[in-house]
Amino acid sequence: MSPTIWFLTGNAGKLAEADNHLTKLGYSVRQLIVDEEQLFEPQATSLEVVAESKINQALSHLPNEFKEGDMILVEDAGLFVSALDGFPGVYSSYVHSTIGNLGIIRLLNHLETEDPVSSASLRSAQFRAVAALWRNDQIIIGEGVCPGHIATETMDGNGFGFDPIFIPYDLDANFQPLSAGNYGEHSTHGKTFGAVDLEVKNKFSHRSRALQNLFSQLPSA
Ligand code: ITT
Repeated sequence: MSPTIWFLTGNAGKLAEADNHLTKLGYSVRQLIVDEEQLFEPQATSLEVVAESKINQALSHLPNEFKEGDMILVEDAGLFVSALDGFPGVYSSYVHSTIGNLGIIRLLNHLETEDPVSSASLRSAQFRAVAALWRNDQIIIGEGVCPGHIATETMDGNGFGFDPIFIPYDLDANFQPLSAGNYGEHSTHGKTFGAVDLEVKNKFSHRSRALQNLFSQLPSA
């Protein structure tokens, strides 16, 4: 029986994306549910520190079904807007629950131009994710970045968090991100992550890149 990956997250969107990615690699993913009041998220200045703290917390809340060979996954992500010097970054959860997506759009209103390429460049941003996996008493870290820009209005339907306002840059034939204004083989055609389905988002996303980076460090299942 393949090992189970227990993902400590309270975010159903993150769970669905990790499940979509890791099932294809032959793993089964289950949510590690811990009462929110028993967890704390350190207000650290780096995503790595937050991820490692979450692993240590998960280790003291293992479920009864946890068996030998199983692994624990945590992942911490954030949106880093260039014109705001990387804000909200590690403050992403707080900012999303306070000013929200419309607040980010308002903060960037002055950077809207008629020319779509210079607008995309002025409004550039990136999602970053750090995934940490506990396995046999060792912690492995994977990182992923997804460059793109902030839309001028929200486009939702799917996704979660900042997905309705984030448009990823196109990818070339090798799935490598291009810069603003360049057309590649893979594109959301100007749609935000909120307006495409999960399978499409996972081609571009910081989360699948962090998981890819992390699992490339392990022998395959
Ligand atoms: P955990 O329980 O796993 O900690 P969380 O929702 O607190 O889930 P993060 O700390 O990783 O998740 O994310 C910080 C914020 O960034 C939060 O508001 C998320 O909704 C948002 N976010 C993270 N990944 C995102 C993504 O892929 N698309 C859109 N928003 C995202």
